[in-house]
Amino acid sequence: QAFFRQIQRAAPPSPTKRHTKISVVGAGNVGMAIAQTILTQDVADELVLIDAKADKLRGEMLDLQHAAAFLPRTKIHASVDYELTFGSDLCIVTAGARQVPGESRLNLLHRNVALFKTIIPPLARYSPETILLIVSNPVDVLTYVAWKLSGFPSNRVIGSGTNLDSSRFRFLIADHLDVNAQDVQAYIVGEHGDSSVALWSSISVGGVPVLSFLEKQQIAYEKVTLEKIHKEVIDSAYEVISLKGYTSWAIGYSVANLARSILRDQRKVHPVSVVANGFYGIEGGDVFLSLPAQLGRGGVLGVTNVHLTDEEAHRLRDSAQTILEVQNQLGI
Ligand code: 6V0
Repeated sequence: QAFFRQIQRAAPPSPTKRHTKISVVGAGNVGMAIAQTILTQDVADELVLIDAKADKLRGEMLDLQHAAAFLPRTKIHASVDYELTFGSDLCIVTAGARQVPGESRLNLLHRNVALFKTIIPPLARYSPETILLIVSNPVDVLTYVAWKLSGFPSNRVIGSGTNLDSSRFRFLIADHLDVNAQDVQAYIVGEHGDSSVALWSSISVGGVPVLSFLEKQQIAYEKVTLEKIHKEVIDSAYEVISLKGYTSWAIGYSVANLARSILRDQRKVHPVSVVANGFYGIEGGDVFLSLPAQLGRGGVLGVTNVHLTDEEAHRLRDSAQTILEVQNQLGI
């Protein structure tokens, strides 16, 4: 006997309603923060978790499933086997080796490249139309590695890049001015981390461009404050890691927000890691760096033609050069 007594023959599911599937590889601190935030945002019908540790993975899956009564309906699965990712619309990669004491960044990178060789090819094989969103660090180089290993067109390989740095920047500016961070427009571009570039001319609050406003008022000391805020952004990841051991909530919201823009075809502009050669005089090879990019169902739809000062463009080219030198040592 059927559980529901039908009052009318049910209409077949609408052919225009797409089933949306997201896979998250790496069920660590970052992967789980992303997964749980995605569940609250109602962007996926199906969420797949992949990790190498079977027990931890099953524990995480059950823990999320037990929240079903409080969340929009999403089927949650987990496996060590990539077959489960079949037909994903979006694959988010957070798996990464951790730096061991005394290990160089380059050595860590070599270990992560070896890891990516076991992760990216099966993702690409099971979901040839998917969009890859890379979060593992160093994110710009690993996005390049994922692009190479997948054979995908570059519009379907994106690094979370400076989306997080920019949201930290917006929070700190908002806190300083005592306004809502959602009313603060501000971009950090370039390499995710230490050599990121703050676009001062992009900062506006409620539509008022902050820098030209300050210049008219000749409040020079505020520029020093903005420099300090950028420095705080760079230091903030280190601070959180030294205090709680890892970062998770902000990267979770930041990546879930990217997932929403992509899968709901929001066409919003986000600073994310995209192929940057050809922009601002960057040359010498393929390199991924964050630039303000429009995201939608097709992945990267375009890169905005934002004005950079000579110094900002110079710093961007320096970052590109450093990344290219590292990439050349990878043999990919
Ligand atoms: P974590 O908690 O150690 O999680 C990593 C997970 O990867 C673990 O659960 C591992 O079991 C899993 N894993 C390892 N090897 C494999 C494999 N071969 N296949 C599947 N899973 C595997 O690390 P955490 O979650 O804290 O960080 C993950 C990555 O995100 C690191 O590289 C961080 O540096 C990076 N972050 C990137 C940020 C960004 O803005 N781009 C921000 C924060 C962290």
